[in-house]
Amino acid sequence: MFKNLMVASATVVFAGSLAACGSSDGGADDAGGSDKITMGFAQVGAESGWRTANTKSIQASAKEAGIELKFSDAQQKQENQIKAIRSYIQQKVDVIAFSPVVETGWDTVLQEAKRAKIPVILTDRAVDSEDTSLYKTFLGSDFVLEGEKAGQWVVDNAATNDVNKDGKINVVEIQGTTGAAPAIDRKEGFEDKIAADSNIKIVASQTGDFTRDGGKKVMEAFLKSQKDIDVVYAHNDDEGLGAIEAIEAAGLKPGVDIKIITVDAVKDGMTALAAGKINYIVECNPLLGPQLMELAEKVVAGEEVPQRVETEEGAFDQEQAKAVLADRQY
Ligand code: GZL
Ligand code: ZN
Repeated sequence: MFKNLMVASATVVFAGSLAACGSSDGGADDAGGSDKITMGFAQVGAESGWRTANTKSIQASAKEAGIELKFSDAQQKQENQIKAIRSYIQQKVDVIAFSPVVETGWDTVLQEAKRAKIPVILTDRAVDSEDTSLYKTFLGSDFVLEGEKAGQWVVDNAATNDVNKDGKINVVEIQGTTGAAPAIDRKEGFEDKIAADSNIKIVASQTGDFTRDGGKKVMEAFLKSQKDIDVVYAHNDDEGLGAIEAIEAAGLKPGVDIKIITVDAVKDGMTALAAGKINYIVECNPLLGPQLMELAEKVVAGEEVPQRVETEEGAFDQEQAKAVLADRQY
């Protein structure tokens, strides 16, 4: 779990006469002979609007940077990501990047990449490996901070969030994929902040696997099992949009009878926020492509890079969503 680490700005420009051909061992280029960098990217899947935007950003940025991209979609299965990484090692790519679907179980394959002298860049999600020599850097968001922003909003708006004015704010939580860094950390940050107000309680919590269908099914179950729900905290927009479907099917008004707060701020989420069906969205920036390609060029050239590169991101209420919706890229 990443705390809000100070970014070690150890970006030292390495002026060594490393082969410009981009191969990581400095020897003759062994990834197809051209002097183009070849990147192997093992993506989580296509489970959410966020993921689709993230994939587009990576593919467009590779093209822009003249980096040859080998890309795989693991359908949210860790064994598929590990298989993809092993195939990139066999193909002797210059650099491997991936978004680990869950935090655990990566050391073996990362040691294989290290033995093959292929640098690895973590993007978006983190791993729990103690050995930070297994990857060159992590590029992504501070998920604990995202959870804290969500929890702070519930505390700051406790009065309006206590829909039935009984002095209690009952929160149901739709978690992201079990074991995924964003799910673990968004839960942690949220709980840290709501602890400030003992009237705010998470009365039920279940994974919706970051999908719309998952969010709908979990919300249907909560509506049956919980008699007084004031707020839904969904770990991503897609789960929140699924919850909206379940709430409307139960004859209730989302955003009014039950308040909804989500994370991501993708177009569909921002559209629901502008329409008042979601009440607040904490942004998680998927457009990691440009920074990833920059880091890849540095890493392949043997330059030092910061241990952690965090993305800029904010949060939106209804008015702010209306103001930016038209020009949202994703
Ligand atoms: C967060 C990313 C999460 C998004 C979800 O950086 O890993 O995965 O919040 C996506 O939408 O499924
Ligand atoms: Zn209440």
